[in-house]
Amino acid sequence: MAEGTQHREQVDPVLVIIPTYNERENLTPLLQRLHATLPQVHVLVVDDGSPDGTGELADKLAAADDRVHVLHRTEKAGLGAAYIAGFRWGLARDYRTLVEMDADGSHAPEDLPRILDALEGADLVIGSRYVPGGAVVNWPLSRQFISRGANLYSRLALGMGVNDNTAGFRAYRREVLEKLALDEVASTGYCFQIDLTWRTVQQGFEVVEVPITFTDREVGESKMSGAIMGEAALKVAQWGLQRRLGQLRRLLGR
Ligand SMILES: Nc1nc2c(ncn2[C@@H]2O[C@H](COP(=O)(O)OP(=O)(O)O)[C@@H](O)[C@H]2O)c(=O)[nH]1
Ligand SMILES: [Mg+2]
Repeated sequence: MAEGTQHREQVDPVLVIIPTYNERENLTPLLQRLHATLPQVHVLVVDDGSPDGTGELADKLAAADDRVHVLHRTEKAGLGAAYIAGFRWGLARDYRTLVEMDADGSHAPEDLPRILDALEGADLVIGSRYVPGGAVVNWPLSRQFISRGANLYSRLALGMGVNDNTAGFRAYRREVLEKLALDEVASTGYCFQIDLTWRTVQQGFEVVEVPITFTDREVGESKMSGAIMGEAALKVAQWGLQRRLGQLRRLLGR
């Protein structure tokens, strides 16, 4: 049996959530690649009112294909907020697995079968650039530096054993998202990924990293900004401090 059509007892049905902001050129080829690899997965495009018409294109794709769904939000409110809305949509339905994937082709749909296979023995599987076999292609040195730095910083601050905790290609078992207090997640930018990794680890869930090759987008623009990096730096410092205070309290027996 081809790996894509194989039934994964503990994993199916799968919803792949794709947040979009100005990704019109990227969406159609990405969905084609995804469904060529895994014909049975459903997709939820979460569009924040993209001025370039990504939302309208997604509606057209959804009208022609029962596996494609669209969630429209009125304004650009960040990656984290888009994912939370997507998770809620998926949890209100019968999906057993919720996948995060970028719209720009950086995350190869061809890597998803391996991620889903690994989820049969884990609660969260992260498609990781920073484990043996993982790679980054076409990212400028400056961007690699930021990504490596963010990972090192958050690992040190939070004492986590995860190598790529800012990664945005991952698969959650629904039970994890049901247990995490999604209402309390205030991270809007990319520190959302660190935030959810941290919450998942703290709840004692099993996290597994699977190597992937991340290839930077060829079309469209990155939405990374100084504000997004600032939010991450501040939030991680806060969580790290809370963790240290918790340790201190336990040490002092109160
Ligand atoms: N809905 C929504 N999607 C977003 C927002 N910001 C980024 N995205 C999407 O999140 C994914 C990752 O963003 P990207 O700009 O490629 O980040 P980079 O790869 O870190 O440079 C892409 O699919 C973007 O379209 C947002 O505010 N709202
Ligand atoms: Mg990108």
